[in-house]
Amino acid sequence: MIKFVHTGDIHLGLQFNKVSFDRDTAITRRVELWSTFQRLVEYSKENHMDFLFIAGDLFESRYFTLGDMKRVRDMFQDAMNVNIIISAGNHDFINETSLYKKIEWSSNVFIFKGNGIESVDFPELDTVVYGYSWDRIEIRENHLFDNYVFNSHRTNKILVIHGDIGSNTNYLPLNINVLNNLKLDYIALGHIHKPEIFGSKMAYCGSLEPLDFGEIGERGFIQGYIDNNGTKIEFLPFSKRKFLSKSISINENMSFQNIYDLIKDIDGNKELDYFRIELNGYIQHDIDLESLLTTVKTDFYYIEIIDNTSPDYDLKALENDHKDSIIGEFINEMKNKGLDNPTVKKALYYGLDALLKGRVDS
Ligand SMILES: [Mn+2]
Repeated sequence: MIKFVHTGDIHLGLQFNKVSFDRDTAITRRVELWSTFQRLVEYSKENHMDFLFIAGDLFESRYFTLGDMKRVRDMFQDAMNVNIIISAGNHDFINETSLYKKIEWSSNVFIFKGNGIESVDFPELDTVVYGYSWDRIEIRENHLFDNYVFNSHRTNKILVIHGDIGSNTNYLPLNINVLNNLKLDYIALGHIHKPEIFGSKMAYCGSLEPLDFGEIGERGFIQGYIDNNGTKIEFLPFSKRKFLSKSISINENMSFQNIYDLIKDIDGNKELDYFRIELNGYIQHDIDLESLLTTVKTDFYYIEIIDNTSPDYDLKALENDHKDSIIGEFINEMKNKGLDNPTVKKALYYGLDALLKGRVDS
């Protein structure tokens, strides 16, 4: 039996320039990418994994230094009992000046550096690992599998590759049927940051730590083993924090405190996670959302609010402005029915939406 951890898309060194973070949050996040990756290397070591597969985008070549790379080297050297196999991706592709080439790696580390698919053999584990590292920033056509023969006689055959399952991509198109037809025991995929398992023999591990609000929900790695009964894999959540996006419906009857409580009581780990909360509906026009946000910020590690609310209708002003029209008549009629009745009030607002804005929310 062999046991493995499959990760990728760690993006060490990322600056978070495009994220809505303030500077301090971005700096903290950079540190956390490192600490979670270190935690995973230690996990692999402590759990006696035979392999740690890294399916590309280990680091951001734009921001990575030789010092950073030495730090990675030392981490790997401390996990000598784990075979660490790297296929580079589009963010850490390998050309002549690649930092991957500037380091003397310990004997447990193997980095694919050839022109096409290559293999590395582990006779004592009866395993062969195939891999391919990117050598440029975009790859529009994939001819990797056209002529390559996967002819090893090892019992366990694995492929580690960074690419995009799907058509019309600049990031190494991969065809799922072609991959399945390779008849390998496991294919460790990188590039798509959302974890996804295809059958029992292929998976995107997803990003190790989520990088922005495009990466909502659980993030972690794939753990698996291969024995006489075949391949077993599972996704294990491992990230320190999650990005969460929620929407809250409010209405014109809610006070400052009501809205504050709704936000404060939202599901999720407020001390750890990144929250983006969208407010929808009508809001009393004298509620100061700015100060509400300032207040609620103290309850969260990170929160941003997207305000999609409309100010409550000022019925008096509307009646005055539309005295002799159907709008004035409509308001009057609904008032007579009694606006204390929530159904009547709802009907009034729906009607006003239709009459004033020409729209009806479904
Ligand atoms: Mn990536």
